[in-house]
Amino acid sequence: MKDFEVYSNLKVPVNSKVVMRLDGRNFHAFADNMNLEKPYDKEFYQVMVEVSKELFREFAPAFVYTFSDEINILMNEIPFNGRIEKMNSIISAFASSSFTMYYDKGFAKPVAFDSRIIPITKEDIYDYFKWRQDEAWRNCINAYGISFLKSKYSNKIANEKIKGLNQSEIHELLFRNNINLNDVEVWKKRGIGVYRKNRKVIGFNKKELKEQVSYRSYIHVDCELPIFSNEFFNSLM
Ligand SMILES: Nc1nc2c(ncn2[C@@H]2O[C@H](COP(=O)(O)OP(=O)(O)OP(=O)(O)O)[C@@H](O)[C@H]2O)c(=O)[nH]1
Ligand SMILES: [Mg+2]
Repeated sequence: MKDFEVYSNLKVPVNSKVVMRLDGRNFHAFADNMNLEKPYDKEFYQVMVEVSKELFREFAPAFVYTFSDEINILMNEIPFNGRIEKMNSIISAFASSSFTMYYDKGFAKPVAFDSRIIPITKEDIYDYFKWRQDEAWRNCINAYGISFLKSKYSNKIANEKIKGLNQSEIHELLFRNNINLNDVEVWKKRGIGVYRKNRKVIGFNKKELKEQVSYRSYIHVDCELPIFSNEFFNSLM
């Protein structure tokens, strides 16, 4: 019967870098059911950060990047021997149960995250995350745009209107109505990162009777991410 488990030997390429992307299933409906604030619900984001930190503690990746209902994980070492079934099922289950643990509000329906594995070369890491960060920015413009239009028109008309506008036209419309996206918090525009950072610790060396500087690493939640660059990722790897 073991032979029937035809996918169990699927593995990620050895020596490849891997990004995993998790995405909340049907979170549009979840946001409606839970009455999430629009365009950005701080409490929801705080929970996504907690989930990202749990993933970081458990799987020790190089970087976790979250915005909206998605979480990107840049793996340092490939877990579960690279077995696709294990990676996709356990990591998405881990995220779903972490989310439920922190967002303790009684759901109408259990939540789930989907999961995909993206094998990537070291050289493509920046391009991948830039792509996601550009998406966070597009999301931000659209979220503010649709919120503004819905405050003026019916949902139907607002949805129609936003479809007819490109990104710079939405930007322009908001600006004319005193909503300047430059003033919006950085995490809404660029997403949130979780990674290790070093903290300087000054101790005292009793033997040599002098101060001693050492560095201790800690998990840093960065709500003021820079616009991604190659240097940013070089410093993480
Ligand atoms: N109100 C509110 N909604 C949010 C927030 N963050 C994410 N969302 C919702 O989450 C959705 C995420 O988009 P998608 O992942 O494309 O849509 P989905 O409904 O999850 O559908 P699938 O991922 O395909 O299952 C958005 O459309 C929003 O409705 C937030 O801060 N506030
Ligand atoms: Mg989703």
